[in-house]
Amino acid sequence: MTRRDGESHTQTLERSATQRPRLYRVLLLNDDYTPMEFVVRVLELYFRKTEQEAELIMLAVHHKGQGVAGIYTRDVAETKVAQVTDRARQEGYPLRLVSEPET
Ligand code: TYC
Repeated sequence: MTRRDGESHTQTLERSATQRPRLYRVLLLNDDYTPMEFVVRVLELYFRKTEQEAELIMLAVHHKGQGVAGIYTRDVAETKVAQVTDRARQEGYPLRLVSEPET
């Protein structure tokens, strides 16, 4: 949209409402020590996966080294990485997660 301000003829381009925020993938990384059950529980509790989805993602990470736990705006992605990392450390597990921008 364009708006004219009297004599100054200032034009304001209003386009922010149609800009979508950049999205970030939360990646789950494999390790040799975190129990499979803990990873499944994390995917259910923090990433809202069903038990079946969680088991498939966990096994994919176990076999391939990493996998996508979820896709969020930056703040949400970073918060989930922090919360799950804290939870894993409290339990004594070395589980690692990272967030990275899509495309
Ligand atoms: N590799 C782990 C094991 O054999 C299981 C595991 C899966 C750990 C996914 C981390 O992100 C992970 N106990």
